[in-house]
Amino acid sequence: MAGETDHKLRGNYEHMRPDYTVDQPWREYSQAEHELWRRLYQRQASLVPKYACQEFNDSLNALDCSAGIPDFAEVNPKLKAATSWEIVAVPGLLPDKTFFEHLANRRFPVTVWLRTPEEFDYIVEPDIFHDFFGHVPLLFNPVFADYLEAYGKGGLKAEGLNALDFLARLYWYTVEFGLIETRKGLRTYGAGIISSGGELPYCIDSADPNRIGFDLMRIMNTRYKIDTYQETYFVIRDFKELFDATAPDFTPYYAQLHGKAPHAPWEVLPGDRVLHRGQSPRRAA
Ligand code: HBI
Ligand code: FE
Repeated sequence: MAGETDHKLRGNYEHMRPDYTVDQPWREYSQAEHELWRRLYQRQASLVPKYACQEFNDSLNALDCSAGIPDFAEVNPKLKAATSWEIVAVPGLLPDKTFFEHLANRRFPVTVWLRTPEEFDYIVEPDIFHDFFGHVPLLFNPVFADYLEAYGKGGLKAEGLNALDFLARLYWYTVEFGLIETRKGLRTYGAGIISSGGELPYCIDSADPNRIGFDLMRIMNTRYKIDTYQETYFVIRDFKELFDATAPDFTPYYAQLHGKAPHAPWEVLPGDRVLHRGQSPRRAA
């Protein structure tokens, strides 16, 4: 991801270790930053009981990081005890290979800086609120935690196979923007949604987007947009479906995908398990 953009990366990359980790400068966060965290936290915490899956909500409540920017050193013993994952502090976006290496070793990179107050509703790059509030709670779920490790290992393999675009789509449509069927109806587990004030209600309540059953090859062959609400969400039945889908060697899948033109983000295809067909007027033309 870091390689695909020519805008200057935010964050201080000067004092990092070779694996891009830094010490979290926890004592240096200002009172204004802790206050901004509390405001971000309160808004999202008021929405997640209705829109995020139970697994996310249970972990978030157990973590209780409502009081201010969390100290990773306090969270890590709990996370280690639960799933053997740990959080590592990083300056911001990482090169793909470095990112995958961390995931493959059950280390989740969390950006150390917080957005500005002007970015309350929207931020382009991941900051500590997105990385921590969005991603960390589900690392407490054993099946999801295993999926993310498998994803990291797959990423390292994909680098040599010219297949990173495919894997990036899988990450996008699951870890960042995935929906899950539950007994209480559709919910989200995606960190990109969970850290967004607008997309949390939209992804569940809006008639605009498509909601389509999870299909690994379909997802890896579907482009995505990074600057609008998603036009299609993919829905898993449970985290085991996700983990099982990533168990096989993807090498033959990539060979197949290399010969295909990708689908647009809004398309509904003949083989899709359509839970909801999007009503977006944009698509009428
Ligand atoms: N680096 N810090 C950070 N966070 C990410 O989510 C991230 C990254 N580097 C690369 C990347 N994501 C994606 O390109 C991969 O998921 C494909
Ligand atoms: Fe993210």
